Amino acid sequence: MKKIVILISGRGSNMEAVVRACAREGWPARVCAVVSNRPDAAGLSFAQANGIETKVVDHRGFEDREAFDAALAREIDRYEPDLVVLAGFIRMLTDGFVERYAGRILNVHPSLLPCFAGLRTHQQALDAGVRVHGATVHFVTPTLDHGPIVAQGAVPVVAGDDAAALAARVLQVEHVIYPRAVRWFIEGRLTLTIDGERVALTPSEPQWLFADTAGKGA
Ligand code: NHR
Repeated sequence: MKKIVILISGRGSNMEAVVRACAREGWPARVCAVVSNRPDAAGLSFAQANGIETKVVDHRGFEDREAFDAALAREIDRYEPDLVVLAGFIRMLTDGFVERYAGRILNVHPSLLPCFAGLRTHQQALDAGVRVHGATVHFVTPTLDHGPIVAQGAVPVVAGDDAAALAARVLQVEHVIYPRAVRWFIEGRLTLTIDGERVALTPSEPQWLFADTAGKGA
């Protein structure tokens, strides 16, 4: 049984998608704990209702990022996880933290990386006028939103979209590609290339998803 710890900051809808897929598909894995940096994160109650241990490590209580990350790592390490999953976790992590979990920490970022790293990605996409947007599952490395790509899902940008409408469309593909990518990790099918910059999936299957909007036009 592989052990998963999930980090959230808010609603944690991707956490919910991973927890549900794990149960529904009978993964040889267990979500041991959900840790939030915000005491009011709505996702904490979903976790509790599903019998998952929860913990809050409030970043506001710490001197600096190193101290916060050290406390966060202490909580995570109690569970000796095989995998750490960021699910809408909104604090940048220090190099030391990321290196501690190298090769076993994943994130889903709401853009087709390397476009639109950082925050407010949907507004960035609208401002750039792209016609296709989406989400990327990647291994977390010290450089924000630049780790090796595991899976991507694309959605159209349509007339009249605002950031909220676009975000909702992207979120739907996140909920498909993230559980899938986590399952690949659990199945031991993901390997990082020697230079650590690429991901190989064995046996291979599509690492992309195009939202099915055929025929729906604009
Ligand atoms: N840390 C590292 N080192 N590398 C990554 O790839 C990371 C990371 C921490 C979080 C998630 C990411 C996202 O999916 C993520 C990837 C927060 C920020 C941010 O700027 C950026 C990217 C992501 C998450 N946070 C601000 C901060 O000061 C604002 C925090 C706040 O609002 O409280 O940490 O988008």
